[in-house]
Amino acid sequence: MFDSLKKNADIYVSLEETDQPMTWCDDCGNYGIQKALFQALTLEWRQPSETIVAYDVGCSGNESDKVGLTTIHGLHGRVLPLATGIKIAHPEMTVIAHAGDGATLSEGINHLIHTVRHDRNILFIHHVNATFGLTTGQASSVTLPGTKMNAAPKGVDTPPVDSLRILSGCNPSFVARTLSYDMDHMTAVFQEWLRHPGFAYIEVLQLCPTYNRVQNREWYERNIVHVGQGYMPNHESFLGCLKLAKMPVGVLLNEPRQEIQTRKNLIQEVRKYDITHLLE
Ligand SMILES: Cc1ncc(C[n+]2csc(CCOP(=O)(O)OP(=O)(O)O)c2C)c(N)n1
Ligand code: SF4
Ligand SMILES: [Mg+2]
Repeated sequence: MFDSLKKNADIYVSLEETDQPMTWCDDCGNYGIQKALFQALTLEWRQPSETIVAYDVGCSGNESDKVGLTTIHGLHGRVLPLATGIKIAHPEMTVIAHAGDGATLSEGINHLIHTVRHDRNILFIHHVNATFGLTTGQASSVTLPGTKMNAAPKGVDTPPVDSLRILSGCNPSFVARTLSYDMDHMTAVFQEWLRHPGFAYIEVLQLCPTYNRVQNREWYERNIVHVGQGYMPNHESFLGCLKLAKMPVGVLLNEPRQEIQTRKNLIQEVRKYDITHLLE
């Protein structure tokens, strides 16, 4: 058992083993996210040949040419429609999408809302570092007011959005929050998604030591609260989480929707046309 598990793990080429130059800063939280995801895929026996990963533009997206998987790199804020298209065309594949908080809560916020509503079986990893990292440290929609950022040298003066409250209005079936420095927690959360039949929103509070020096590990330890062992991840409990003074962490909601089981595969509804004569 261990040998075959290890063999499966080895197929997931780790960042360090590729010959592509790495562009993430030292101690970037993205390293841990990538490792935890591969660990979860391995433990759940997902074959690399059956996995497709879609990337948004951003620091997290720079992983796209450094892993031994089928990957696609889309436009900023547009990874969710891209992943949706992949899932419709290849319902048998494990589809994973990565995006930052700039892409998700600014450029692509409309796509987040509708992807949650449609509830297709996609794992969405939301890398929340509270900055536009790739474009060198501008404020995102979740940057804390008062924080001095590039393009806001006197401090951010607009209130942040609450991602969980936005989601709660879209009838999600799976919502979780985890931490980029806690490998065991991240792996367990990713594994739980792999057993969920719908859209999984997983928010990773991601360390960015280069542009977010406020929200470091110590800051999170003071400002988060783990949902307890006896927590039931249903809609009522999730609404309760929104009222907490600290940031809730854990699998906050896991209630598969009934209609997912009976939904028609769209690809089966589309008639096939022979277009070879048009290509001659
Ligand atoms: C439509 C569009 N708007 C803006 C940009 C420029 N841009 C590229 S990456 C980026 C910031 C990315 O921030 P985020 O999504 O949070 O990812 P991070 O780099 O922090 O991981 C911006 C503004 C773009 N490429 N396309
Ligand atoms: S800027 Fe931040 S998010 Fe981007 S690679 Fe560096 S540490 Fe990571
Ligand atoms: Mg970001």
